[in-house]
Amino acid sequence: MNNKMIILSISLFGIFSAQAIAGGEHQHQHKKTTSKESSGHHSKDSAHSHGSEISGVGQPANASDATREILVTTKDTMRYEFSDELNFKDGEVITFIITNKGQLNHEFSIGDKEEQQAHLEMMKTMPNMVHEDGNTMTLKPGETKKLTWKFKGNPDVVFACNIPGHFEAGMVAKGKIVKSKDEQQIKSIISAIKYGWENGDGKPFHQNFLNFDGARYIESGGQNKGLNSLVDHHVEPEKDAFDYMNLDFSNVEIHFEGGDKKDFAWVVADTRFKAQLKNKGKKYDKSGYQTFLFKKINDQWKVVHTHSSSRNYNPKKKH
Ligand SMILES: [Cu+2]
Repeated sequence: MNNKMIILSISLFGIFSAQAIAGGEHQHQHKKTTSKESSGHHSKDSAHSHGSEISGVGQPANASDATREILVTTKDTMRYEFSDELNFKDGEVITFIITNKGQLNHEFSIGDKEEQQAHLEMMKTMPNMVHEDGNTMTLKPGETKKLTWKFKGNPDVVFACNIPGHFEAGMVAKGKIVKSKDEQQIKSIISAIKYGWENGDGKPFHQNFLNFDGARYIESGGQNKGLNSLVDHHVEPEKDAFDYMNLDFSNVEIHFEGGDKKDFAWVVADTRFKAQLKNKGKKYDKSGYQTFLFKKINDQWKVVHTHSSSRNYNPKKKH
């Protein structure tokens, strides 16, 4: 009984050969050492190493991906004027067409509050710095420039001119990244599924999965037929087999289908699974991908299918 439970549990993340497991453990330990060495600075350092490419509110994008254009003027009254509302969908790509209608240089910079604060401090020491990078454009009087941006992440967007004195005089505007109700609902279902796996709790599955004849959930070469089988033979025994179990979903991409009805969605996420078996203390660290199919029924999103696959985590590989 105990053995069967463990086999069921670990089959979820496709743990197959002893060789593969040994490789995974080595990498896991290696990773542990390096993260200890770099102490608490780790996340800050990695953010910096990406340079201006990554921001808390998104990233530069190709003009051809833009689905909306917003006209912007900069004026010597130390104000921006925008041709549209500054509410952005999560993942929306927008081209800003900025024209300097003043007699002074002005900047158009996109970032979160902290990034703009840091930029402001930097501009105090280099007041004549001219930008033409991912998130900032400097415009001479009369100039027009374009900046294409993909909004993602932190909901509070700050547009600012950090030329000394301008921000202080009010040359700043605030925008919002707004998640749609459908997106919010699907994201909270995915959080509930994570909770269910980690706690061996079938409730989130019964609440959010559509229970129908013929349901199949595919996992690294194996499958569960039917919702009850998934919960009874898989989700709930999990808790007993592992000392700890973490399952993270990241880079959750949601695609809606079904035209105006928008009643179908397919979702792809990166997965990371870390666990230790009670039995022999064996550790697992696996990364991979999961697909969810959702159907909207009576205004509620329901999971109708899942498919996941994973491999031993390899820190050297960009997944
Ligand atoms: Cu300015």
